Amino acid sequence: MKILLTGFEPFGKYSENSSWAVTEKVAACGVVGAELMAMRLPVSFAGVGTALRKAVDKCRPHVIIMLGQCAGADYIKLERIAINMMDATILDNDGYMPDEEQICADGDAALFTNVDIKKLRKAVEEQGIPAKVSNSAGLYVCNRTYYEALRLCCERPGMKALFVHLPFYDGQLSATDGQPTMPLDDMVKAVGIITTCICRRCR
Ligand code: PCA
Repeated sequence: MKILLTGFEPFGKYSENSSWAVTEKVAACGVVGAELMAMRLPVSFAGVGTALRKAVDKCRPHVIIMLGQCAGADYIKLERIAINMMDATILDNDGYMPDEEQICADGDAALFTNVDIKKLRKAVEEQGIPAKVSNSAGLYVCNRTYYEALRLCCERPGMKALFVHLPFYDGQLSATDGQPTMPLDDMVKAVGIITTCICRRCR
């Protein structure tokens, strides 16, 4: 089972991104039954769609699992939905800040994941790691990335996509403003469980 696993570069006031730290570690450890391809995505409204499409064309994954950092989260957030909207309160890494712009003029208002996130939540929680289903991935670059991935799924029947938002990790240098954190190893374990479960169900 080929899995494209993505994390993001740092953005905003944070010098690190927990999603990339987790992506690197999961890729280094590997997941039984999965052929993992790791990719770091740009925090760029304009660039992320092309970057993702290129990676999918090259890797032809069965599943795309995207990770993103979510300040304030103290649990693993399994995102259910991507909205056809971009609205930001901080600049992206190209210096762009959209104001209520559509991602795709003729696209659906919202796209839903095609993986069973409730089962995944249960599997992660059974290992003692807090996880919840989330109905909003925000309107920043992660939401755009998810929307692009779910559009790609419409073009490639059989391909699946999931977005997972993660807290900061314990000791993350940039998380100095009292935000919640989680042990890096717990997040790595959670992403491993998610990957394994999706692989099992796809087989
Ligand atoms: N989190 C941002 C973009 C990149 C990231 O890791 C978001 O939630 O949109």
